[in-house]
Amino acid sequence: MRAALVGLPQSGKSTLFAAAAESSGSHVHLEKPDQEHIAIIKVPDDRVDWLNQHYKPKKKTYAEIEFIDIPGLDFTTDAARSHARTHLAKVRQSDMIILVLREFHNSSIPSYRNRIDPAADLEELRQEMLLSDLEQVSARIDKLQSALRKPTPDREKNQHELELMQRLQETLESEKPLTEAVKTESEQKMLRAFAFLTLKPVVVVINCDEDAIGTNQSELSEFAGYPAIRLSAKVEEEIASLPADERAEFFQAMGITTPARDQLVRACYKAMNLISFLTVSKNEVRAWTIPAGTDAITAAGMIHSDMARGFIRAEVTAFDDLKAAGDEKKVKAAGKFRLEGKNYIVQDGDVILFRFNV
Ligand SMILES: Nc1nc2c(ncn2[C@@H]2O[C@H](COP(=O)(O)OP(=O)(O)OP(=O)(O)O)[C@@H](O)[C@H]2O)c(=O)[nH]1
Ligand SMILES: [Mg+2]
Repeated sequence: MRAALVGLPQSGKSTLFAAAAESSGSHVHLEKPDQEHIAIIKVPDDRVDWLNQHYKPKKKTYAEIEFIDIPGLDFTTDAARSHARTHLAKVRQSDMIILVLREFHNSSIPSYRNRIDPAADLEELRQEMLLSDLEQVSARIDKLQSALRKPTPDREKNQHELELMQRLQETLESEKPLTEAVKTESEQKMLRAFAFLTLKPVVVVINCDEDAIGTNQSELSEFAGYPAIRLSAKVEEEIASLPADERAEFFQAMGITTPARDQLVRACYKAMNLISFLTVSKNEVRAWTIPAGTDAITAAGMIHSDMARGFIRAEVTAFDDLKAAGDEKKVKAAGKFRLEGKNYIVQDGDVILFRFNV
């Protein structure tokens, strides 16, 4: 699953990208600011840490998502706009969008359209994404209409799609994102190949001045209806470049309780409707990523295809129950240990042992 860092020029995307990548252990080189960069980002998870402490396996493995750093989108000239379109095509291939908005002041870094105004920047980005989807929808409508003029075997299917596309067109023309128009799963499936921008989940990042960081960043706020996080990309970068054991001291000095980077990654995970289940063995404690609503046999197949093929049952304990009880024996005594079949819908934080036989 991939989240694209998107914004107007010089809003701090690459700085934030570097911070997130570095604290996941990958060093990034950003020599080519006009190109996309991809990094694997570890999803912070207290549950993995607790299980690791408790079971002391050889290693611990966090769930992962990808971040892609997209060059700044500039809509001020025709030439720049055509570059922006190429970049937006890359954003289409991502599962969600992190909109990075500049709020920091620094006279040596030119500000887009001479303004420091996150709300105006968000509105410009929003309009451009609506427009980009509208162009795609309109082109599709033309194509379907010309196909419908000829007697083809797909008439009924085309007519059905045309009606859907016309509804999407109306939505976009009234400046609403496609999330407002597409409600059913079958429509979502039908539209998947178009990869519309305004159907993607959005998390907003307000890149604020260093002295404007909130002390409690553990709460997500809201900005223009989107889940939003205020952070300083520059501070995040400074934290990420510190050795791990010096970070806590730095947080204290800055009055920060939760690093914004962790908060951002978690918010992305949630926006993509992902959850984690956990496995424990002598070798490894591990968090696995699945879409909410995944059944046990599919989850087993994520670990190994044999586990799905020879699925017998899932032995499940909710992490919170395990932690509250203290260990497996006490969980069983408390009646919180469950045997589940292949159709069981896996819940976030389930600690699972799959029994299988091949
Ligand atoms: N003061 C301050 N400067 C920042 C902050 N974030 C980024 N900058 C600076 O702003 C400049 C642009 O930052 P980048 O991270 O490269 O911005 P970008 O959005 O990737 O830029 P483009 O990819 O060119 O659109 C750099 O000089 C950064 O050091 C911040 O939070 N505070
Ligand atoms: Mg950049």
